Amino acid sequence: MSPAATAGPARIQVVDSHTEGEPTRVVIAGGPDLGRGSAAERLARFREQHDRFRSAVCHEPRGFDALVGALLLPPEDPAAVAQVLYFNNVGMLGMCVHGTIGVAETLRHLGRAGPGTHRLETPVGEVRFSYQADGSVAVENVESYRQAHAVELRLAQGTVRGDVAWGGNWFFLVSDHGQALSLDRLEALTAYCWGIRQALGEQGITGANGQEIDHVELFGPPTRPDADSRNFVLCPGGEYDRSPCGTGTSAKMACLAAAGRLTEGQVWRQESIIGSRFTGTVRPSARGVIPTVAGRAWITAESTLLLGPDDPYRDGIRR
Ligand code: PYC
Repeated sequence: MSPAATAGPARIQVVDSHTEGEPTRVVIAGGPDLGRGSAAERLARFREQHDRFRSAVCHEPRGFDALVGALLLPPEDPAAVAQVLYFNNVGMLGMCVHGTIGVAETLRHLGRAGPGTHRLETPVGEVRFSYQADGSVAVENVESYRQAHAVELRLAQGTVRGDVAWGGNWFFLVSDHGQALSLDRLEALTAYCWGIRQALGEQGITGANGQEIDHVELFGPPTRPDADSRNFVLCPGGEYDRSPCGTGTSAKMACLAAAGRLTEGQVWRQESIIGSRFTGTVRPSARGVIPTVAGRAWITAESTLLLGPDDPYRDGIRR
């Protein structure tokens, strides 16, 4: 996407939505040519060769830090509805459940997917989604599991214990943090979770095969009567998840199941820091559970991003 490559502006066609408050921008045309291959192979090409496309879509002045981008691609397996790559203000995401609900709502909006169950290829494996009678979308996520239980982490405030779990991304899940989970404490919660994130790196606590834990999740009592728990989730780029975080809810349910506190068919109702909600269930699998997470998305815009050749911020304000 060099400025010399085009006389007029480059055009990127997008559909924006929010899933229980958390924004998704689905790129439906104008994305880079990533060739053929699996989602993992295309993700590697995207990361190496098209990082400026990511920042043009997600960074200001066209985007904002909380935005998750989703690049729609033709699937490798023609029986799948699409392949998708997720990205944010700092890089790529392996999987994103709120983003998948946004993709599903976008495909419905465009008339490209109807009733039934649809397969979607992601870099961490295939997921499935189906439209529910109440307007929500249910996503059957990748296998999720608890990697480590009650891991001690030294913080400036003292020692905390948390679980390390995979839900399509790596999470450190903490319940005994002593923080009040309220929306008027966003800065304090962000700083606290960022401290956890740094301490994980410094103390060498990782996911499987040394993978970085880049999401931190705090749990507390719910504020709405139809929820089991409220959370605060810090995403890799320092933004909090406005939704209850679907990969985080998957990780949480894997931990509950490992502790014998969630059984097949039992519904887990996860409230977010803004008061929105996902519901989830699990079924047992070889290593942990196969989670299904449901929530609702709303389309907020259909637009074309213009990247003028002489615009000094055509790639976004990169940092
Ligand atoms: O819903 O899985 C999710 C998610 C990950 C990061 C932001 N949302």
